[in-house]
Amino acid sequence: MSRAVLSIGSNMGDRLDLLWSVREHFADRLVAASAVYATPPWGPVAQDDFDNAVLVVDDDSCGPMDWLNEGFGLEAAAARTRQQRWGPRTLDVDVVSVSVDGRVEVSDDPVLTLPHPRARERAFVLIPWLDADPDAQLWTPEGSRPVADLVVALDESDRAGVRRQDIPRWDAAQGDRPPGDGPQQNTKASPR
Ligand code: PH2
Ligand code: MG
Ligand code: MG
Repeated sequence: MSRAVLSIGSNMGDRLDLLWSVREHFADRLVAASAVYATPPWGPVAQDDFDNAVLVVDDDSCGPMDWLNEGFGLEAAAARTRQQRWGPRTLDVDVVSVSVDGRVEVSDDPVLTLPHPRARERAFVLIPWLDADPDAQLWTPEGSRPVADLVVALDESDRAGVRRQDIPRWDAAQGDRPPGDGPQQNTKASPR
């Protein structure tokens, strides 16, 4: 079993359509999707707010590089150009964490460092991730940490900037999930 946590974001073009297209692309491998959050731009570049979400996806035939390359393919389809580091983009698909048979992949490969080395500082990753999977854990060099604890450790101002959006199309798809799936209704299978 190969499971990936993907952080998706957009702050150019039809942002919600772009995020939706990623969700649709992974529909039959989707374990859980967060709500969409509007988030202030993180980093040194002044730019528009982003829309961000987290998808938990499952595919036994995908290794870490396959998830990365699939994300690149989606970015290319969104006419993404890589002009400026941290700068505005139509679509960004980042691999936050991958686990295979329940074991977290840890890698310092600069092409795909896993888990994502800056995930723990980013409210726009952690808050949607916690929404998609309340039991999420992030491996860090100091050990595995509940994402819930990492969210609490963020600055209050960072947390407050991440605003949950009511997106009818997105929320309706959450409701499509079969009932009786446990406390969380936005999952097909409980993330592990
Ligand atoms: N992505 C960036 C730079 N800054 N800020 C927010 N809020 N969300 C993003 O997805 C984001 C960002 C470059 O990947
Ligand atoms: Mg990114
Ligand atoms: Mg990226």
